[in-house]
Amino acid sequence: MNVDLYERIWMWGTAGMLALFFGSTAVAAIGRQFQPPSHVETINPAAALSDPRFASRGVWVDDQGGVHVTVIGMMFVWLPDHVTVPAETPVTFHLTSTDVTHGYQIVRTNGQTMVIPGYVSRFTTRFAPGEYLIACNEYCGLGHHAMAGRLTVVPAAEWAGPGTAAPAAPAPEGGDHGSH
Ligand SMILES: [Cu+2]
Repeated sequence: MNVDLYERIWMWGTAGMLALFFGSTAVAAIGRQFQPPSHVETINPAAALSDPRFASRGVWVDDQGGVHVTVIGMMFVWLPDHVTVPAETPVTFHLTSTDVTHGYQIVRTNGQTMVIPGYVSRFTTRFAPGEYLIACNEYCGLGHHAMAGRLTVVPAAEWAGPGTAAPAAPAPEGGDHGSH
């Protein structure tokens, strides 16, 4: 088949761009563990503060030694607004909102999710030691700019342990297939 030179250039160019985009998506998803957050697990936002899953907030450890952080976002604060976790350890965040949509972004890491009233957002990631700013990256009202927190990551050997007890109702196992 005789394909015109310019047509051939466009075809190879298009194929190259597709390979680049799919490749960069694969690198981000597999290599750097970027994942789209899921919003499968639901919650009553009006009762989130007393919900067993969110009644005690902060850093806790499950039966298998997994490190978790439970946080509620509300206008215009994160509860709690400062957490300390061990470095180079998978940390699972559980978040929800009592009012409007917020965005939990641990700046300069891949830890980020939307925090939507009515849903439990969850993500797992690990951090290098350091101090990180936690910002709200979804405009949520007049105090949005002040809605910030802090993450302290210490070497695992220096970590003082969880600050709070595991929730009475443990998070459902096996990813985000909770039916609450
Ligand atoms: Cu906010």
